[in-house]
Amino acid sequence: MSTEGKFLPYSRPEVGSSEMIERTADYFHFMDERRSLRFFSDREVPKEVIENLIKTASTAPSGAHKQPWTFVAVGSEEVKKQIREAAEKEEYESYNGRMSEEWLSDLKAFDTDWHKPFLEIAPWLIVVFKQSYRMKPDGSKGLHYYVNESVGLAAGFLLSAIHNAGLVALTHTPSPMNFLQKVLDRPANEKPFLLIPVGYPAEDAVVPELSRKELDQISVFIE
Ligand code: IYR
Repeated sequence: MSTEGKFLPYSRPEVGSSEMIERTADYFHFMDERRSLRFFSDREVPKEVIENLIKTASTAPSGAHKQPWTFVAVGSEEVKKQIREAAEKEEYESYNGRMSEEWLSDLKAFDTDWHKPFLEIAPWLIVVFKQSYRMKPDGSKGLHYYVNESVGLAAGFLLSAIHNAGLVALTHTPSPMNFLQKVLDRPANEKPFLLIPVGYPAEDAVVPELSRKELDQISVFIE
């Protein structure tokens, strides 16, 4: 094989098909227990855990391996308070005029409103930024590719790592959320993508009763 890049051999341990069926079924059941949580405990989570979660997220594939993401982990009470105040201001406007009747009606099952106490209660907020372009060392702009796809994948890896840790998270999208760029002092090439509170569930945490679509509703097999 003639290439310009440097390549290394790669293989995975062989898994027989019955073990593969068992492992994939087990993993499905494990992931099926993940839920978005809005009720957090203020119990501390070690910084090293958050570092490991972010390192895991950054193993996601990305366009031309540019890893066009920045994860800002906020543990500071002061900064969490600023984020809560700014988010609630936007959410108040959203719930009182910016969201359509259909949207508000679709959210009834979740019992959400503009109050976002979890932004102060959760021990960590991980704010995922997408880098629309990159800054080259000489200060000029460079390209990033498939940025939404790449950062969406990294966020998915992050959520599964959080679930694996025995912790819970919420994919929160206060809208608009450009205030995060200001509050967190991020450069112009970074745009907020998701705001993810991470922690333990509150003792009295509840989740809405919902079911997931069946396989035949989400897939088509052509054999
Ligand atoms: N961002 C708002 C509204 C909201 C929108 C959707 I779509 C949700 O699935 C849940 C909430 C909020 O966080 O309350």
